[in-house]
Parts: sequence; structure tokens; C-alpha cells
Amino acid sequence: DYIKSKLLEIAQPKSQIVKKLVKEHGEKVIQNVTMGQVLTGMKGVVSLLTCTSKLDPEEGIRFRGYSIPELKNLLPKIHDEGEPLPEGIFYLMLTGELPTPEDVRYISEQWAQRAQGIPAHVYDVIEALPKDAHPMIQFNTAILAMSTESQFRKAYLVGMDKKDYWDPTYEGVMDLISRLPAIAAYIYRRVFYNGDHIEPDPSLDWAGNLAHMMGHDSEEAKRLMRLYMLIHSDHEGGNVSAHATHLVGSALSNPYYSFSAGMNGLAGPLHGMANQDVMHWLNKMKREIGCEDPTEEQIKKYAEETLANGRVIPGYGHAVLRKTDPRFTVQLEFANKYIPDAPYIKLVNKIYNVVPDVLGATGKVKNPWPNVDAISGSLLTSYGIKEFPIYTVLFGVSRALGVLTQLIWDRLYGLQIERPKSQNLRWFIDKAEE
Ligand code: NMX
Ligand code: MLT
Repeated sequence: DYIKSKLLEIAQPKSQIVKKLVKEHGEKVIQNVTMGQVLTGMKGVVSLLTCTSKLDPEEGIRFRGYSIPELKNLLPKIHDEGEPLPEGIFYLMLTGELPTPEDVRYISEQWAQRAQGIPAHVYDVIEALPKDAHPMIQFNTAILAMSTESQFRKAYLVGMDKKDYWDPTYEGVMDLISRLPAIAAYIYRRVFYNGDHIEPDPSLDWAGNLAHMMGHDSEEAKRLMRLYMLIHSDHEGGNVSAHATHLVGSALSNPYYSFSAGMNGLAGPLHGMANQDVMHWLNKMKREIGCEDPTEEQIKKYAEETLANGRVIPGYGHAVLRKTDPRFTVQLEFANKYIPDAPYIKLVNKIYNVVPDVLGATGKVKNPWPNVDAISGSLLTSYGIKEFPIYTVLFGVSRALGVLTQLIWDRLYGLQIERPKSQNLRWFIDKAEE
């Protein structure tokens, strides 16, 4: 595997730098941490080393320095008019370099081949769950069940030098990523299409194959899936799914355990499940107002009622971003280009005109602008993928690309177990009085 030798070459000097920083600058103070930060979710506390992507509050995400609009031009595509292949962003996050079309083809082939190795018991485990178990429960159970295949654990037991941990991690990550589309599609067809499953097409790319196995075989649906998989892939290291994956991985838990931890976090309504909740919020609004096309005035009133009832407006706000999420914008541009008249997209636009002011009027919401989830479900629905409970699973398939490349880098850097200090309430009260 030429990617492995390339990776080692790139990583060796970097891991030396990490060691040197710890040894020679370990005592350097890099930040003051306030009590408020600790008691409100550690926002802004620099406490992680992440190389795959970085989030600017105003500009949004950059993957290894490249913004989403830049990547739309720079990453290889199947069709000139199409969307970049997620294989390309995986390569970029892993190596820090832009891939050639050959690199992308190589990864596509690797994943198609590795995807054939899903053990039979994984499907048995899914089948043992009730059909109405949320797809995220089924997805995560399948991920854990796949950890019987972990090469990391086997190599660890044989007795492996620490400097080689990254190698079986890489193998596990490649296997796991390759298999997620088949697992997600299996759950989708099981829950929503009476278990009428569709075989993979190994000639297709990773995201195209996912759309195909879900039964959405048009070129348009595949194009949307490529975009979806690209933009959800990473959001620097501190978001719940990335941080949980990293934390559990720091105990040298294998990639399956680590990713499963991340997916448990993604299933929370303040994180990845918000994409499903947006659709519930929208549809409840239409039902309560009693029409398919509510006016901006009606939407405003409904949004105000949501807040008055002590609920959040899903799809809006962010812990880091302070402007409209570029992942929202790129989806809106896609929708305006291909399906400008879709009723859900019109509704998304109206909500965008109204909700920021409603949230701004509270005086407490730090970011009143839409995030990635404010539109992704409406876009999927408009392309015929109407089953909302699968949306967070799709987010999870994509998120694997970022959090698992970072897991490989955690091992390449030789990072230690994560173990921050906690204190009880007395300690904080005493600090306040000091
Ligand atoms: N609707 C209503 N209230 C909100 C919203 C919102 N969309 N966003 C923030 N607030 C409230 C928040 O609950 C908090 O209230 P309180 O002081 O009573 O606890 C207050 O505003 C200050 O919160 P912030 O500092 O602005 O936001 P925080 O960093 O704590 O949370 C989110 C960030 C994303 C969790 C929050 O904006 C939210 O709950 N949004 C809705 C859910 C959502 O869309 N999540 C998806 C995020 C993206 N993703 O895919 O992961
Ligand atoms: C994400 O994509 O992880 C979300 O926007 C949440 C975050 O960045 O905190």
C-alpha cells in the first residue's frame, strides 16, 4: 500500500516535532482558562492537537487549509460538472496533500475490495434488534459488532512496538470506512424497504455506491451523496463526535470502539441528530399552521413559540461558528442550482429570512445563523431520501472520514492517554472567593 509508506515518511518528522515540543516547551503557558469556560463546555479552551481540519468562527471549516469552495475545484471528480469524491478529502486529510485522480481511484478500489469483508454476524446482530430501533442504534451496534475484526487488538496482544501502533490503526480505519456504506444501506433497506437489499456495485465510488445500495440510483442522487459525504466529514477536533473518538482512542481502544464512541455522541440532538430534528420541527410547523407553504410571519410566530416553550430551534446556532455555516451555504447553492422550486428548499429560504432575528432577539444566543443541519434533510428529502431517521447515520458515515484519519494521526504523533483534571463544586466556590 503506497499510501502507508508515504504517510510514514510525512509523519516521522512531525512526530519528532511533537516530542520536541513536549520536551522543550512543555512548561510554556499557551492560554488562560476561565471558570466560565470550564462550566460552559470548555468552549475556546485549546486542549487538542488536530491536523485534519480547522474551524474559523467567521469563515467556517478548512480541511488542511482548504475551504469547501476551494475543494470543489481542487479535488478530483467523476464528471466535470459533478461534486468532488469523498475519497479525495480522505486522502487530503490523511496526507495533507491534494490527491491526484489516480490516488482517488486507488482509494475507491481499496474500499470496494475491503467492503467485501463484513462478517456475517454483523448482519445477525442488526437483525436481532427490533426494526423500529432508531437507525443510529442499529448503526452503532453494527460498528461495535465489527470490532471482532480489529487488527489493532490482535497486533497489540502479539506484542507491538509503540511506534508501530499507527499501522494496524490504519488497517482498521480503512476496513471500517470501506464497510460503513453497506451497513448504513442495509439498515435503511431493512427499516424502510422491508429488507429488500441491493448488492453493492464495486465499479462505483464510495458515496455513489451508498446511494446505489440505498436504492437511489440516479446520477443526481449520487451527486448529492458525494456532496453530503464531503461536507460532513470533519469539523476540527473539539466537536462531540471527533472529541469522543479521540478520547476513547487515547486509551488504545481499537478504531471500532473509538468510532462507536463518536457515533454515540453524534446521536445527540444538539449534535448530529439535529438534522432529523429539523425535519420534525418543519413538519410540525406545517401541521400546526395547517398549510404546506407558511408565510414568514407564521414561521416567525412558530419559532417564537418554540423558544417560549423552552426548546431549541434545530439547525440554528453553533458552539464555534459566528456566521452562516459554509456547509449550509454550499448546500443552498446546490439546491438553488438544481432544484430551485423544491417546496422544502423554499421553506428553508423563508426560515433563513426569519429565524436569525428571532434568535438574536433573545440576547443570549451567541450565533443566530444556520448550521449544516438547517438544510441537509430538506435537500435529501427533495431528492427522494425522505426517511428522516437515516439522516444522522449518513452524517456518521461521512464523519468517519475525518475522525478516523485523525485517529491514525493520534497514533503517528504518539499521543498519550487523555486525562484532564476534574474538581468538585467546593473547589470552584473557593476559587471564586480567592
Ligand atoms: N435555539 C434556541 N436556543 C439556542 C439555540 C437555538 N438554536 N442556540 C443556542 N441557544 C441557547 C442555548 O441553549 C443557551 O441557552 P441557556 O443559556 O438557557 O442554556 C444560550 O442560547 C447560549 O448558547 P450558545 O453559547 O449560543 O450555544 P452553545 O455553544 O451552548 O450550543 C448548539 C451550540 C449548537 C448546541 C446550540 O446552538 C443549539 O442547541 N442549536 C440547535 C441544535 C443544533 O442545530 N445542533 C446542531 C449543531 C451542528 N451539528 O451538526 O452538530
Ligand atoms: C460538527 O459538524 O461537528 C458540528 O457543526 C458541531 C461542532 O463543530 O461543534
